[in-house]
Amino acid sequence: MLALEKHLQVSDEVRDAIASGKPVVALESTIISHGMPYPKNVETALNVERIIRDKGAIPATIAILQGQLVVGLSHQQIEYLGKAGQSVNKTSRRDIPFIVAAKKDGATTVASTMILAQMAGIKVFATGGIGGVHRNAETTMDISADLQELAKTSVAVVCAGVKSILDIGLTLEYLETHGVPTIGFQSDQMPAFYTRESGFKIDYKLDSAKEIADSIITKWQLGLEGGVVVTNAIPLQHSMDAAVIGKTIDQALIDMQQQGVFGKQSTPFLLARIAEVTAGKSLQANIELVYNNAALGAQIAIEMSELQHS
Ligand code: PSU
Ligand code: MN
Repeated sequence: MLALEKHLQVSDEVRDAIASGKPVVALESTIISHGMPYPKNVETALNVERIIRDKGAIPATIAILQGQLVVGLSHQQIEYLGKAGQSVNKTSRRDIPFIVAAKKDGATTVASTMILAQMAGIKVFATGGIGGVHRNAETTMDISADLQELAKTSVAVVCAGVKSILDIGLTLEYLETHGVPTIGFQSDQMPAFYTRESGFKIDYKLDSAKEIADSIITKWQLGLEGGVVVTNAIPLQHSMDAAVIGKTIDQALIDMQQQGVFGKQSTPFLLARIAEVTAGKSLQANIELVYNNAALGAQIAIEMSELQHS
């Protein structure tokens, strides 16, 4: 058996779809275990899969289970991860070999989901928000490994931008330095997750899933490896008041500092704190934007598969 095959377990449905060039959309599991509370997390993850199927693509939720890199989780496996919550290891690139060698469970972040998607041959990945450059990174050096992964791994990530728990401007600078393009779906603004606008401009505004698919394929045809960030602003009716969410985030950042939270705990801490303070309103917005991204991810995957097989 090839070294990688020993560790990689792709579901029959996903393997067949990839082999026959059908559209597949990868989905992460840290958003399930660390990004949302149970049982909303499981409900959301299952709805996301259904939305992707309804659009005509195949969902592939990704995680590490008992040391196996699993691409295409079953509903039971999603339920298991959702219930386990933060007791599961949040697994980014650096952590993968240790979780695998110890035969543990790992929830994959954007970075590690991109890695496993690439191993399986999946090109499109939909999620809520990506990690980025944290505020005060000039002193903490806290920059998500998601950004380095986007620099080198050729997977397109559909998201609603980055939360303003991060420094959006510095995140865009970092992406530029590493040659990672940002595409705005029907918008020239970088969205800020809970809100549609951040005040920062996106690199390229494209108005259809087909144009997005075409430019991503062109990038890779040219041998320009690495990821692409496709931003899809939260639908207006679900977006939050910028001032309210801004204040909440500022307070959550103060709480984090006072409680001495840092490193990989930062993002989950901030997400939970914001949900708590907004009495679940932010969670509802988060769920809606993920659904919106799942639908766009499916459309892009469909267009990519048509362009590549026509
Ligand atoms: N942002 C969100 N929800 C999330 C995450 C980020 O709005 O669930 C998760 C993703 O899995 C992302 C990870 O890859 O947090 C980034 O963590 P860190 O900042 O520690 O790299
Ligand atoms: Mn970090």
